[in-house]
Amino acid sequence: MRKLYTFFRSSTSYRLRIALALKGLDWEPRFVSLPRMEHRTADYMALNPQGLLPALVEDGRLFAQSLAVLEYLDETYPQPPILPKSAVDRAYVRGLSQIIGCDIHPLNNVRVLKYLKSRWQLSDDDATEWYRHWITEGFRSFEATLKASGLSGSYCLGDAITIADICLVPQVANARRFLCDLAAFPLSVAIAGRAAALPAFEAAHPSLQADAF
Ligand SMILES: N[C@@H](CCC(=O)N[C@@H](CS)C(=O)NCC(=O)O)C(=O)O
Repeated sequence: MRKLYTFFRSSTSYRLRIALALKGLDWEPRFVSLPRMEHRTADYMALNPQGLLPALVEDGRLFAQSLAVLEYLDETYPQPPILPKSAVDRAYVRGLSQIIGCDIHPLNNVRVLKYLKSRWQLSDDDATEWYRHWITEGFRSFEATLKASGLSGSYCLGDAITIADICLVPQVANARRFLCDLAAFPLSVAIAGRAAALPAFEAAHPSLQADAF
């Protein structure tokens, strides 16, 4: 059986939970607590030497890095597709996904916030300001890209769900958890709201996971 190493609040795990649900793929959860640093235990590091979540194990093989795993899942289980057919459209949704996966998430990851506090003595308030700053900058870029493309519809690319929506919804959830003001990004928020209401996205929501507290 396919196993997903996941933590309910991990937005990168949330991406994979959505994709697995969309494609109707069963998985068994293996809960790894970030606050308890279980992602750095010897056992977990032996499985995923990157020491990060999520990790997917399928047929005894480990798959890490959520954007790569999304592509692996789509190549292996093509229905329903989460990457569009044309190279132009694929570049567009990959680009949107990377705004979130490469330009926002890494700056606001747990280990970065912890390092800012421990090494540079940032207060909790300063760390929250840092978090919100990169959310605002990232969503500014995401919103402007959506608008400039003229390609969005119900979702980031027309009316079909793609990896861009799969990355967007968890990032909006994170932004809301940190009470970030998203009023300047109405298109992104509306798309995220529509996508989040779909059954596969709902099933993947952090609050519905068995490790949620
Ligand atoms: N680029 C990686 C990022 C993975 C990542 O950083 N995951 C977070 C959880 S959302 C994590 O494990 N953080 C642990 C830490 O920062 O110590 C991916 O997309 O899978």
